[in-house]
Amino acid sequence: MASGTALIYDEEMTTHKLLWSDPVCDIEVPERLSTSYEQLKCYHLVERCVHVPAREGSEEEILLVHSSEHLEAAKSSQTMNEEELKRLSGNYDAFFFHPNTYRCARLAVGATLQLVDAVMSGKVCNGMALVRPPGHHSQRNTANGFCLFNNVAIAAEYAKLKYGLQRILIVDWDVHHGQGTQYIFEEDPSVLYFSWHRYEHQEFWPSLKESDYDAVGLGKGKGFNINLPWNKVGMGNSDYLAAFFHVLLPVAFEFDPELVLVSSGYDSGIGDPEGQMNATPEVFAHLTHFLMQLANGKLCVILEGGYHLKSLSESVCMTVKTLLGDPVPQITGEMAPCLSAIESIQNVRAAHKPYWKWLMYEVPPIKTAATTAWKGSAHLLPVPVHLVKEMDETEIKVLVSGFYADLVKEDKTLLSLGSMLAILDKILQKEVCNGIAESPAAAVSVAVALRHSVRFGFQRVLCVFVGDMQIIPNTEDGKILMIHICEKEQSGKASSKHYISLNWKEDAEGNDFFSAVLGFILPVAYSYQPNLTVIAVGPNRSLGIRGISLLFALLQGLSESRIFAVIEDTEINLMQSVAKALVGASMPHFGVYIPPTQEKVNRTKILRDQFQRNGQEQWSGSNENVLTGLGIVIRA
Ligand code: X5A
Ligand code: ZN
Repeated sequence: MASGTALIYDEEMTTHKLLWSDPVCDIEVPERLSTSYEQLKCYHLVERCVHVPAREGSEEEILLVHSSEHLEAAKSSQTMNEEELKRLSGNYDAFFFHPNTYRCARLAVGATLQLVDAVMSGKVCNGMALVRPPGHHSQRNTANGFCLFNNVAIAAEYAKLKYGLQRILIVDWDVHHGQGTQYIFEEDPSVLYFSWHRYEHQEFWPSLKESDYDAVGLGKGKGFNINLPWNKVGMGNSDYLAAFFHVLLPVAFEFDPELVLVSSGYDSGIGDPEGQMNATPEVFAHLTHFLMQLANGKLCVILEGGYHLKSLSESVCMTVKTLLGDPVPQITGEMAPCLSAIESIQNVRAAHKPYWKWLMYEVPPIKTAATTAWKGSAHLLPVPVHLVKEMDETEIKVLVSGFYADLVKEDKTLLSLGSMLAILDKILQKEVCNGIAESPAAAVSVAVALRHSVRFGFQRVLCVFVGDMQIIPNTEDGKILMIHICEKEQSGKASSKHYISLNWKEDAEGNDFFSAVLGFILPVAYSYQPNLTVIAVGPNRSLGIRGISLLFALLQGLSESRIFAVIEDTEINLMQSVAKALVGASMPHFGVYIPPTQEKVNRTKILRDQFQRNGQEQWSGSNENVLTGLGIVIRA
């Protein structure tokens, strides 16, 4: 196997510079190259690399990707005076010409191809090319975003042609979307393009719809374009690592590339004025290290962006050090990706599931979801809760009229279902673990939620109602077990195998409910083995906040902790406590245990008795005897 690391640097590429004032372009300075190279020298990395000279890319090579019109326009800049250069530059979105720009851009292309040749010929195992101008925004027919020719795209076409490669992976860790590269390979299944980028819901440059996660490629190229948009700034080491673990690496190993090219922008590193991200230079050592495990180590790293000179040059050094095989530095700090990152990762995974087997395994889900209807009061929640976008009005109407028309009579209820269903769907799809929805009519919301879950395929749903609600009889009999906790006996509703009415009014001190939870609810729930638990809190609840929190906390041991809370009471204290219990934060303190009154003990006993009789038929597919199986001895 080949060994050694190539380094390509040609001082001439520092001659391309901005000649007039332009606040958009003035960060793309020659010092980006020279400072990086100086830092490499400083760490004695240059002398450890194999020096490979740059060369000019030929016209033919440039035409592998670009139109002759584009090449001619660029060529024409060579002989222009400053005024003409300025005018020509004005034709493009964020590009500047200098009399030496064309020459530098050809050197940048040629340097990249030299690196590919050094790696493909086995002269070295891997390497890095420090080039300017960068390339990944450049399109077939136009320059933009400081890029004239698409160095990396040309390199991929060149490698296909010259070495007959059939699978090339391009990893674009620059903070901007390499839309140029995406367009060039959109329909090409032989080039897998991965890019993460600052996106902020299309607010950030280049602000394109097609930079989102749902742009997966076109035609034969479907599945071979992977966009991971960052919708928040401040992404750090753990977010980048999570992106590699849960998106890029599974797909990359399944793809099994013959060569890996990195569009290596360091504007995704800490301190960069463009990226506003937090990843430290060490993370690039890790990213490099992971990519070295592919394609037999054939890895070519080509510089793109990076505008904070210190951050840039340190990150370049980390990359080259790792290419040379040095130990990978430790990463310190927060190791959990942020909610926004997880959301992006889940979205892109979902978009690509049809194309990649290795995306099948489950990612640890987000703990708790609520809807954006909470935005105003979200800060009141004591814990990080993932906000879900509500379903829109027409969508709900179609859904409800199709399946739930008999349950939903009022328009205002109909609209409130938008947030309920959005959260429930996230739970059903296992994108989040649990969720909270507010509802002006809990009984209706729950009826819809239950039928929705059964329609989705859940076979055993446990539903605990708390409060005075007219419970809507469900038509999914056999797939739902209801436990109704209320103060008064519900008229005309006898307990049955699938409906249990538990009349319980918590004592003023509010902790005798423990005995009902431990003595009845939990044993029943455990014997039922639900695959989803819905807990609804309606008006006139007979339990206090502590009792309700207890239910949420203890029932999380069931249904893989999949719990959906529907709460009619909008009292913020209750919401806070439920949110706390759902994310697993501390429980309210329960105080001294007060035993239930004899009357309540008797009532529980009777219920258990009844229940045991009914339960003799057994739950479909669930455990042995309902209560005795748990070691509870019931005497007649
Ligand atoms: C290569 C690169 C950034 C262009 C930003 C234009 N380009 N606003 O990082
Ligand atoms: Zn960039």
